[in-house]
Amino acid sequence: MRRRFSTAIMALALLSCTTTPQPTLYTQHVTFPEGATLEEKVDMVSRLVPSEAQLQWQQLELSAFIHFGMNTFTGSEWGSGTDSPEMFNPTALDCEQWVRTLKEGGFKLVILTAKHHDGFCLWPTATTDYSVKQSPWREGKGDVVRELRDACAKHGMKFGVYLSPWDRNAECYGDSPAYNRLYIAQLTELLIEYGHIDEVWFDGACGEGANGRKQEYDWSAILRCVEEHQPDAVTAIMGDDIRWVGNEGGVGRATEWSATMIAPGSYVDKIAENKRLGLEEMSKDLGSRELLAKANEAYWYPSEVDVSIRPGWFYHSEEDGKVRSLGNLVDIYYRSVGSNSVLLLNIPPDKRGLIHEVDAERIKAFGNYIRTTFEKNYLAENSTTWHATAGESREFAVESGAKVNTLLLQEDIAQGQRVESFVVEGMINGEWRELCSGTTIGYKRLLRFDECHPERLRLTITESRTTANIKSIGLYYAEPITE
Ligand code: FUL
Repeated sequence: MRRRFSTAIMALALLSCTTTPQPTLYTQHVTFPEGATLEEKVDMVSRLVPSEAQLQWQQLELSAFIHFGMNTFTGSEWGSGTDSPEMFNPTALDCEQWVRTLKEGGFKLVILTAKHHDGFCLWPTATTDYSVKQSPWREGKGDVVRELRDACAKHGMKFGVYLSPWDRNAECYGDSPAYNRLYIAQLTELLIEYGHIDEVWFDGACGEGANGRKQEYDWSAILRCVEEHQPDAVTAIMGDDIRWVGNEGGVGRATEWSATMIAPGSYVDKIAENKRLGLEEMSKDLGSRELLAKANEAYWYPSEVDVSIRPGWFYHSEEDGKVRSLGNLVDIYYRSVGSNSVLLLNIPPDKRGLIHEVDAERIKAFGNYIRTTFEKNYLAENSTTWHATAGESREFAVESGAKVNTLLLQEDIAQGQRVESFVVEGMINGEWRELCSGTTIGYKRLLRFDECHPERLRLTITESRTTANIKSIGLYYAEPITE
């Protein structure tokens, strides 16, 4: 388990550096004292905060997945691990084209499937022959991980790797100690040979090995390996920094707590506790007071929404007409970034090794739409953090004559996630009218409402776990999308 010990150190540091005692903050994890009352737990969980790496990651908002590999050439989604490396031969691979396209879309980080379930490695690993080394591409001298890493460095894009734990090619898969050694050797190559890595994505899929053998992954050794070689990287899904939202459809929760009661799946000693609480990634409620009443611990474990721009995760030419529409992508944005999550949108390059023209055009349109919508905040005064207690309201002047339909709210999550419900009203023709309401805010909450021309805006924090820290509030106009 990583970073568990930071809590006490953080608290001590805070106390010793200041003259007025600061409230203790709990970084990434908190254990409630035995017999703690619900009120005590509410107070403690309100001071649960992200690690620095988690905070930086949350602020990225938009990250991209690149599913590319043997499946791109065979047309499958889950390769068997027996396809010949001869088939891997992109004709015009250009990682700079990927990164330039993603930048236009506003994406800040890209994660490459360095190895998918078929076991084919996109870098010339020393651990197996099943890699680009055996392919005709660049006469066996190519390295997709290196080319993407270099393109990211050149264009100022953060870089992450997906290394599938499930491996349908490795003979030792299912012989747990032997495969764990192989997997950690592959991970180590990726972590030490390609400079700074920002995110490591550990897929939860775990199929059977030969003769039905079940692989038991050594998660603590795997996470220790990341901690040792890339201490600033965040680990996702089976990692302990970032939680899978629970679906692959681009749908975040309306109530999304980053301060959760679910323990990361890689904490094998916590499996029974998750069970006792009835918690899994798909659960609707991961952080309510009802759960808190039963819980002994809480984790800062924020959600990531992974979804593909196409029906499949890999490129298939027959899906060129099924690329998600702009309207659909924007809806996904509201339900991910706008629901206290980071979006991880998959854009799979084609057999040439390029992001297809249809996807590239859609990504550009998406980036332009989001930039244009949030360029102009129609609230007149709104610069300092508002420390709000439950039941408190604050009014904001709206620029005269502004037409609006979109609201943005943000909590200062460096102080914890606290808001449990809120209501937003607009003064229209001299009368207060409710525009929208919601539950959690967290890092960011976006709400849409019918177009109107309010003269003033009133935000009421109806329920909060201790004082809420409202960092920003914005009022925007989003053009209707006609397709
Ligand atoms: C899943 C995999 O099985 C899919 O192929 C894809 O990689 C997705 C992101 O995760 O578990």
